Amino acid sequence: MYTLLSGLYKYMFQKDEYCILILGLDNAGKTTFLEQSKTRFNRNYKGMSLSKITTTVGLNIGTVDVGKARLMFWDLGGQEELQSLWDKYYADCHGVIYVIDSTDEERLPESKRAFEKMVTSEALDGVPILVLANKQDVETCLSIPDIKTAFSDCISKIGRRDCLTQACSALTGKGVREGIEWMVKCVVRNVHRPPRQRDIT
Ligand SMILES: Nc1nc2c(ncn2[C@@H]2O[C@H](COP(=O)(O)OP(=O)(O)O)[C@@H](O)[C@H]2O)c(=O)[nH]1
Ligand SMILES: [Mg+2]
Repeated sequence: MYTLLSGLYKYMFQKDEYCILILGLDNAGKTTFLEQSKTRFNRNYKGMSLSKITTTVGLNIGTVDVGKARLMFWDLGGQEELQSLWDKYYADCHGVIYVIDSTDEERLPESKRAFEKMVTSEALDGVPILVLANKQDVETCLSIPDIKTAFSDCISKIGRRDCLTQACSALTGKGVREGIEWMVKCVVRNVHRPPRQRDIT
């Protein structure tokens, strides 16, 4: 009886944990995205004022529960000197959210280079990637097709893995729920597959 009840308790309340890295250049909106996600998904979370977020030195960690999945977000600093630390976290992660500032055309090539380096890293083989074209609330921003064109020579390097480009505004919350729900679907499905097969389908 105890086994049955504890099994039922675990089934009802225990969460499967997944580690998700939030990467992208500094100023792309990574920390704003993390705060917005916590506010949207965690009922009792009283978020900080999104307009008061300042540059991340080191990292921010945040947890978001979606159904039976618990996502542990690691928001890493995006300044050039901190990018070299990203790959220290690759081996332990189940998914990557890559944030692009759609209003910063000038730094798009720099963002593409960082993305390319990340996506070709062996430790991330088969790991799902959500690309967020952020700041879509700004009228003059680049569109999704513009960004896809700028990143076009990376596409072949993404390989056979789940990858979605999602229009988003971390500030207003547009596209945030859709992006996270997509990520949950991918990591849950991936974890139930043997690692060797992860990049086959
Ligand atoms: N208009 C607009 N501004 C944003 C959005 N997301 C972030 N920002 C602003 O961009 C700046 C950098 O955001 P932050 O989250 O600190 O970027 P991080 O360096 O990638 O963590 C801040 O001034 C944010 O208010 C967005 O979706 N729309
Ligand atoms: Mg930050």
